[in-house]
Amino acid sequence: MKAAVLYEKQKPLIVEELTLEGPHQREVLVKLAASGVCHSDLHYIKGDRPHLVPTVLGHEGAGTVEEVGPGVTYAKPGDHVVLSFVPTCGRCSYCLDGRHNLCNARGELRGGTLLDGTGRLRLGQQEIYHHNGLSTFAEYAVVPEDNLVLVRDDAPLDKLVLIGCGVSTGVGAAIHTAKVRPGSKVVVIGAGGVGLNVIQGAALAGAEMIIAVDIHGPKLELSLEFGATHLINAATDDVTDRVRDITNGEMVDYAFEVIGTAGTVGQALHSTRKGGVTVVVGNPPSGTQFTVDPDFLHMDRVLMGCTYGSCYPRADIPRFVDLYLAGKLKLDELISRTFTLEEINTAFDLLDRGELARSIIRYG
Ligand code: CND
Ligand code: ZN
Repeated sequence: MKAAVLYEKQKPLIVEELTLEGPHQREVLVKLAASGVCHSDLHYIKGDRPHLVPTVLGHEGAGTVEEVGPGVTYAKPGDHVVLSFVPTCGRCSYCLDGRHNLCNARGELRGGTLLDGTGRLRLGQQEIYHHNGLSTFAEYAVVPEDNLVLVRDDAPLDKLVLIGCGVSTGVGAAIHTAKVRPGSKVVVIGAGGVGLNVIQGAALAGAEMIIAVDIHGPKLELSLEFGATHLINAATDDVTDRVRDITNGEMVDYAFEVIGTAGTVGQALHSTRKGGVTVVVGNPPSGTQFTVDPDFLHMDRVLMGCTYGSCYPRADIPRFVDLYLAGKLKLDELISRTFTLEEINTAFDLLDRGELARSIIRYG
C-alpha cells in the first residue's frame, strides 16, 4: 500500500510502497476513505514534539473494516468506523471512572507499535513506526480493536473523518472539558481546524457571545459560519484589550487557547473574569514554560488542559455523526481543500501558512 513516511524532522514526507502485515489478536484492518491533516502532525514534522522515525503520521481517519484478527468481537468486515487516537481499554482506572480520553492503554502506543508491543508496517526489512496506533497517512491501517468506533453507514466517510480528531477535540473541549453554559461568554484564540470546532461546540452549548481570535482574515470570516458573534484580528489588535471592550469590561466566562504558544495561553487566561475557566487545547512545543501570577487564579479562576475534548470516543463519535446528519454540526464547511496522498506536503505547507481550516487526503 501507499503511505507517506516521515524519515527525519523538518523534511518533507515521502510517499512509499509499504507492506502492512495483517491484523494480529484483537486488531482490525481498515481501508481508509480519507485522513484529516491536523496541526498536531505538523508539530511532529517540525520537531516541536519528539516522535520516533521513520514513521507514518496521521491520527484523523475513517474507513471500512476489511478484515478482523483473532478475538475481535466489536467489528466485522464491511462496518464503517471512525478511528480514535485514544484506545479505550474499558478496564483501567480512568475508563472505569468514565474518563476514557485518559485511558492508560494510550501510553502503550507511544513506543510506535500497536498494543502488543510489535509493529505491522515495513519498507523492505526496515520497521516503520506507527503513530498513536493509527497512522492514517496510508491507504490501509491495522489498528487495535480498542481504537475503533463503529458508526452508521448512511453518512459519508470522507466527511466523518474530521470527527476522529478536530471535531471531537474542539466540540468536546467546549461541552465536556469546560462545560460551557447557556448564555455565557466565550473567547476562542486560534480559529483553525480545531478552534472552529470549539466555536461550534460553544454555539451548540448555547453560549451567548463567542469571540473568535485569529491572525488570518479569512479564518475570522469563516468562524462566523460556525457561530462566532465577534471577531478579533490578533495581527493588528491587542487581544485582552479588545475582549475587555467587547464585553464592556466584564471579560469572558470561558477562554480556549487552540494554537499552542505560551503567549496565547496568557492572552486566554487574562481574558477571563473572576471564576472564569481557561482551557489549553493547543499543543505547545515540548519544554515550553508559562508563568502565571497565582494571585490571578485566587479569584476562583481555573486553568486546565484538555486531551481529545475529554470525550468518550465510543459514545461521543456516533452522537456527533447523528448531529451532522441532523444538520446541527458542520463538517462540510470545515474542509477547505481535498488532496491526494502525493500532494500531502502541499497540504502541510498551506496549513503552516494558516491558509486552510481543515484539509483531507482522500484515498482510492
Ligand atoms: P490550525 O493550524 O488549523 O489552527 C491554528 C490557528 O491559529 C490558525 O488559524 C492560525 O491562523 C491561528 N494562529 C496562529 N498564531 C496565532 C496567534 N498568535 N494569534 C491568533 N491566532 C493565531 O491548527 P489545528 O486547529 O489543527 O490545531 C491547533 C492546535 O491544537 C495545535 O497545537 C494542535 O496540535 C492542537 C491539538 C490538540 C489536541 C488535543 O487533544 N488537545 C488535538 N488535536 C490538535
Ligand atoms: Zn489532531
